[in-house]
Amino acid sequence: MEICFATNNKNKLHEVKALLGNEFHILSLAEIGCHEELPETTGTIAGNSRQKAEYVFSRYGITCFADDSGLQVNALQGAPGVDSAFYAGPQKNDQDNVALLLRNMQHVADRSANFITIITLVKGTNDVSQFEGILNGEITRQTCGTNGFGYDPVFRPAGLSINLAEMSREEKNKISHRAKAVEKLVRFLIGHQTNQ
Ligand code: ITT
Repeated sequence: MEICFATNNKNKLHEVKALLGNEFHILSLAEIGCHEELPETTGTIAGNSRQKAEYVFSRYGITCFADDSGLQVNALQGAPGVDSAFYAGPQKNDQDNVALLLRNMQHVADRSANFITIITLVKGTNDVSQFEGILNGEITRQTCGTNGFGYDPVFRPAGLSINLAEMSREEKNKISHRAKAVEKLVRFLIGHQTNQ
């Protein structure tokens, strides 16, 4: 089955391709001829996820899914949340975002946080399904590790003694918010394949 993953984030594309295995042929936006920035203007993670997937479906007519993710820090009332990619400004720079987060949490004792992913699958007009994945953890006081992307260097999953950026892609893919949402997506897609 050919499905487009509507993301411009190469790291996410690699992570999700590894998670989906050979069962599905995942096309990138470039492979379907989509080279524009996708709109993300709804103000919520669930809304942006749906907006991106519906944008691609409406213009390219291909079954597609998009994910929108974010880091939610309890002591910061859920920030950076839907603004995770642009936390430190429009340059959308991971290092700047991490530096700002550590600065804003310098005097914060409650370090609890979670990553959330919401995947939206669009198979047709009004044929829309959403899948959520959450990874709980805490924000460390310093960066550790160089793998992954985004806030991985400062995020330590609950119950572990290393940060996401210290894990291999395979290790991260066993526990990540995105992996949990993708697992639900796969179960749904397989169920629908066998029902057809
Ligand atoms: P697309 O919208 O093109 O898919 P994006 O980079 O904008 O890619 P998201 O909106 O889903 O991705 O995620 C927002 C930000 O949240 C992202 O840029 C990272 O800073 C952070 N983030 C999301 N998933 C993450 C992960 O697994 N590890 C670390 N940071 C992550």
